[in-house]
Amino acid sequence: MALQRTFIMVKPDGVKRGLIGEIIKRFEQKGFTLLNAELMTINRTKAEYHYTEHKDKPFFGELVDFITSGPVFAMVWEGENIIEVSRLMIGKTSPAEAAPGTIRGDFANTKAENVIHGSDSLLSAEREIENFFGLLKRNIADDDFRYEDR
Ligand code: RTP
Ligand code: MG
Repeated sequence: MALQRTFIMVKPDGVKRGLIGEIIKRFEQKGFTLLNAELMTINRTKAEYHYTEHKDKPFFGELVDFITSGPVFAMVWEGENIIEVSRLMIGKTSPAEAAPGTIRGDFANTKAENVIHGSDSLLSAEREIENFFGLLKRNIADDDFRYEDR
């Protein structure tokens, strides 16, 4: 058992299509806890930092264009093994591989615009939460949860 926090983001296509409520509902139904959420339009610096691992890929420019093209709904969720479980709920990147019942399987039709992002490791989760919400108090067992330096 591992209580974890992860960064989940409804991408601009998901926000435009009115999928914020549906996505929150799925995470709530699974028993996860929403710790923070904000609708925000991010600048290129934040977007490029978020997707640093893809900076040398041919689709990097388009990816940054897309993610800065309109508001995203950024969230921090907490739960048991949430990093692995949320990636299962989100589904595979490619629409041809995303299983029905997953968020992408049910709502996404293209690889580039695929509705939702979820952190893929503890390290990425920390980095991404910090990028979008500011420094996070590190002690996960601490009830006095808050963000600093916003
Ligand atoms: P994400 O990071 O957004 O949660 O998605 P992921 O882990 O499933 O996929 P990843 O390989 O990290 O790719 C990040 C995002 O880049 C866009 N992408 N476009 N045009 C393409 O071939 C292509 N490949 C990836 C997608 O928006 C993907 O979610
Ligand atoms: Mg990824």
